[in-house]
Amino acid sequence: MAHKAGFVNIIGNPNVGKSTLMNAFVGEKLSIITSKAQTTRHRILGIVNGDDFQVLFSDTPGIIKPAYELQASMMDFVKSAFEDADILVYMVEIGEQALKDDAFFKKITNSKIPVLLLLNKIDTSDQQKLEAQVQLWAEKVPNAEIYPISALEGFQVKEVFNRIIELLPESPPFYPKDQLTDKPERFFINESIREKILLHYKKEIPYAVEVETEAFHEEDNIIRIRSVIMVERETQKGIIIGHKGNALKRVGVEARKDLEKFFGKQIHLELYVKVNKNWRSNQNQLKRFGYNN
Ligand SMILES: Nc1nc2c(ncn2[C@@H]2O[C@H](COP(=O)(O)OP(=O)(O)O)[C@@H](O)[C@H]2O)c(=O)[nH]1
Ligand SMILES: [Mg+2]
Repeated sequence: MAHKAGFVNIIGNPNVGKSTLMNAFVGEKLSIITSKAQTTRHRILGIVNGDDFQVLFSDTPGIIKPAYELQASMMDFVKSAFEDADILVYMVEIGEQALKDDAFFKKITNSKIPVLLLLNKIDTSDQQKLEAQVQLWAEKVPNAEIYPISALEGFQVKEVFNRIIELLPESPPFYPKDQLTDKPERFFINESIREKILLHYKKEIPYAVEVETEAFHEEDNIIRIRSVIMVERETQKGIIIGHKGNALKRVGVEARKDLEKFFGKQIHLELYVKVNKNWRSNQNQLKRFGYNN
């Protein structure tokens, strides 16, 4: 059989389960997941390899109306996901009514490439509601194949994967067969730390944070990492560190545990906090953090 390979790009509203699905496909925690919207800021590639196929999944930020430069750049990642896709995976969740952007929605309904519409979180629904939802989406996106799934419980995930393999074009692989993603190790360190911040701080704090890993030294038995947590204002710095440094300590301990799992090695993680005034609105800073396409 000829080798198949292609780009399968996952798009949809914030919080519908896109990152959960990609991690389920890849079998690794490449994308961070929280119950907060805008957890995913970048386009993240997850590669699934078989003897005669290579699927290049892209997890993307949820679609929003951008309010500041960072969000505009996040939407550029979504735009690019339409451009190189061989298959579009459009994810909606039970109870959802419409995509948050009409132009993106038109791109889906006018798509010349196959569209799989995944109706996610059916574990939270009953049969009657589910059937009504399937009918609703069949009318809204007539060009799509609809699959009710639960990304969290793995229900129907394998079936979707098999269909993707069927639809993939014939092509040689794009990446070496032992590669899992196109992002460097430091990216996953930054993301693990950012995930803990999303989990433990309220309101706008997580959205004002960026993480940069300054040092990564691998020794025989341990990896020594130093990362800086960047905030926009002095007051945010105090909040991140917390009374007697306890809040920051918790972030460090939890991120370290995840990273030890990810790298399969003991980790020493040093964290500190720095003010980087209004980085979210500064083109140069955004570029430095990898938000330029
Ligand atoms: N009940 C249920 N929750 C889910 C399912 N898939 C994802 N979630 C939850 O929905 C939230 C958002 O998931 P995430 O993958 O970050 O969504 P994204 O913003 O689209 O990437 C998290 O709390 C997930 O645990 C599902 O199939 N069922
Ligand atoms: Mg996500």
